[in-house]
Amino acid sequence: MIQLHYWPTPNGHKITLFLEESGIPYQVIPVNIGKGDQFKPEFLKISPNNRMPAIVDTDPLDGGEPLGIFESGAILQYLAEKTGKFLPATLRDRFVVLEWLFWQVGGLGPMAGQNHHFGRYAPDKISYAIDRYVNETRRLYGVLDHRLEGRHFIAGDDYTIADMAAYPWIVPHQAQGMELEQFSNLKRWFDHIHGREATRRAYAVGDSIKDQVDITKDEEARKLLFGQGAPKH
Ligand SMILES: N[C@@H](CCC(=O)N[C@@H](CS)C(=O)NCC(=O)O)C(=O)O
Repeated sequence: MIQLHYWPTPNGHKITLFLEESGIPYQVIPVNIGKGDQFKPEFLKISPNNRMPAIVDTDPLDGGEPLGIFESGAILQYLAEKTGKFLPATLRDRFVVLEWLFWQVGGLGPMAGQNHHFGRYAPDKISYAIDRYVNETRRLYGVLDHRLEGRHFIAGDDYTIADMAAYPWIVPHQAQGMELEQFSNLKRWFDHIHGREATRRAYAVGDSIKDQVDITKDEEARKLLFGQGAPKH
């Protein structure tokens, strides 16, 4: 059984996308990041960076003790290796997927995340920061759009963990100041993934646990999320 420590944000949706596509059994353990669940000692044992998602596989392939994994890219790779799905076995094809997976976790995710922060959450609207991250988000959309020219999916004909990592960060495109109509290949890819039955189920998992905390207004949630210093040991 996969225990998924989860909250419905783009990084959380990546993992429910995989789990719903692959059909392996899982149990959701909500980590309400607006209420501070990510700082609970039990969670920090699995995810020392106080970020979700994280998983515990109670039945790992090596037959050993339950295995905890944090970082969405590592989780996707682990689940793909465990199930033999959504990551090709051959060397060259496999590394195409891993390149784009790392591109997402090191580029699209952090840049779009800062776009959200300075555009939506920062109390002061700093135009230099907003422009910087909107421009960088646009550049990355352009890179992905170019990559998708003549390809169904990021790695080619098959849907892979690279697509599952990127899609949730394109979902909030309007809030990021992007118009999908300007990126025709990306829009075609987006519409396809949006229409998949497993995508609908993955996002329904989030809808079922999401509460109404609005972090643009909830001062406690803002302090928890945006006022963090170095952790005490
Ligand atoms: N690099 C991490 C990022 C995870 C991440 O930033 N998670 C956010 C929600 S999207 C979180 O848990 N935030 C809690 C906090 O900021 O304390 C990954 O890809 O898993």
